[in-house]
Amino acid sequence: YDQGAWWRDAVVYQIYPRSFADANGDGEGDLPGVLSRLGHLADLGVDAIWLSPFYPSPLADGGYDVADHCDVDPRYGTLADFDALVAGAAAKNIKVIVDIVPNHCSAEHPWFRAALAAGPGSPERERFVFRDEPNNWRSVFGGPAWTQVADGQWYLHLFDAAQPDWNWRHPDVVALFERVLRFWLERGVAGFRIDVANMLFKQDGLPDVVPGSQGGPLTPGLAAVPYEHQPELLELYRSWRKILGSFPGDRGTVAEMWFDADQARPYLAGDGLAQLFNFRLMPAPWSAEEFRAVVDESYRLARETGGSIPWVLGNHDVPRMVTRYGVDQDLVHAPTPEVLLGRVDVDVELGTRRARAAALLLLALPGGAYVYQGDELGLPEHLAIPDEARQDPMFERTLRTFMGRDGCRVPLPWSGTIAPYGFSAARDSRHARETWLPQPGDWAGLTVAAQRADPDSTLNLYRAALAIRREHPALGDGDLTWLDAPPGVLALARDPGFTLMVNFGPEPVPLSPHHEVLLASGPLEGRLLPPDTGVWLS
Ligand code: TEU
Repeated sequence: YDQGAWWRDAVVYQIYPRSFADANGDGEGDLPGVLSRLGHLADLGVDAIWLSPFYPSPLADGGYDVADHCDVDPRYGTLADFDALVAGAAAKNIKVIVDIVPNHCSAEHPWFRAALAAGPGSPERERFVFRDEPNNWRSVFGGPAWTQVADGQWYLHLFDAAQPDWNWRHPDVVALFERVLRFWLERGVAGFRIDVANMLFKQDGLPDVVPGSQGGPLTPGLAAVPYEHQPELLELYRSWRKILGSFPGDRGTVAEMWFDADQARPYLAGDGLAQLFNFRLMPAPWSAEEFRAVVDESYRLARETGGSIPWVLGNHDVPRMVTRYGVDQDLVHAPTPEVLLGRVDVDVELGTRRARAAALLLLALPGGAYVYQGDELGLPEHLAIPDEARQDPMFERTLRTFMGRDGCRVPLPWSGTIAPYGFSAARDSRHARETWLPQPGDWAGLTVAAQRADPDSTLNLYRAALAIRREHPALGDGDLTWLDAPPGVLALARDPGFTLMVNFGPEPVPLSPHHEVLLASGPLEGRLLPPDTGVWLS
């Protein structure tokens, strides 16, 4: 399907609007802020941006609790600001993808308020999942997946209590989201990132979860939870794809779900979803064998199905790469309470070297790739956010046994030497409010301005890689061949004339002979590739 569609080999930059750039000085990012910083993205050389939710929302889950799907939250701007952003991006050849959140809405959505007011047995309640008795389902964020309302009924929320799940067997819900898709398509979006794309339909009768069942990628022998991958999903996404297809241009969809090959195959082989995120590299510890196993499996899956599974190394839900690769890698597989709480030793220098090598891997693999804002700056996770400043509902719902996801959502550093590092461009910076999450005090060297001026910066590594990727005929969609390499080293070739080597091991290894170095993630030792370094060769 869709051979040649722009999204098959696009590099898409994820913007978390609340933390990208703040044009009005209220301490939170906004759409005019994004518009004002498009130069950074054009300079970086990405094909598209994906905007995490900016819709009216009480922000109980950072905007993934949507109260109105067809507007802009006043703190982020207006619909006119959105239109200006799409136009400004188009002028720089950057496409805009928006987030659609179809599993649940905000408890402040007018339909949920109406359901509460109308009472048990009302048609308003049928758009959600109300029951007289809860079942044993647990929220993805921790705690029970049901909350009781004043009249005694319970409603289902697979995430926070402020995020009631829709009843996808209700025609009003189907019609609502068709309207939402058309609304943004008409405003010129190039596609949608579909939040929690695997959970919309729940198994009929809402059976209890059998103890030992698994969500996400399955271990053979374990039962699947009854709220993932229901067969009706394929049908729904096929109908969405028709709507997208009725607009000019290759409008895409990228589905957010954690999957294994068997779960993904029907979506990839079908004519529903255009793409599934490939999250499989994110939980992999820094090891050539583990990375190769993931790449192999995903590559085979994409070949077999003709589907598109863009690579991901970071997003707003997982700890930053620099920090993941900077801790004892034995901890990555078996997170201990210390890890979950961020009370671990991090070797930021080591993590940075590895994250830079990983970036060269990400951008050399066949297919598309996603880059999360700040990863191009090599930002580490901010582990030292005080408890009272944390915003992620997971922190409280896990009874503070997990630090939550705030540490990767910290406002970006743009310039200057002290917080807010140019994030808030208030007319009079003395009147700028504090940023919604605190920034670390030691990010002066990581700002965009500082890194522009440093030829060896992570920002300039990404720029160079993206520039080569645009020109080199071997990069983007296509095939890969593994090359023989010593243990601990990944070496792969792309035709014509491109080789990637990453040294995961502790000793320098010789570069493949007769090749010219196009780009290296760190200093080489003559013709030796040092540990934790990646290189592009031609
Ligand atoms: O995330 C879906 C999800 O289940 C996970 O990524 C989850 O956040 C993670 O496992 C926790 O460690 C999506 C959004 O990306 C996330 O930000 C939202 O909170 C969630 O949906 C609910 O809308």
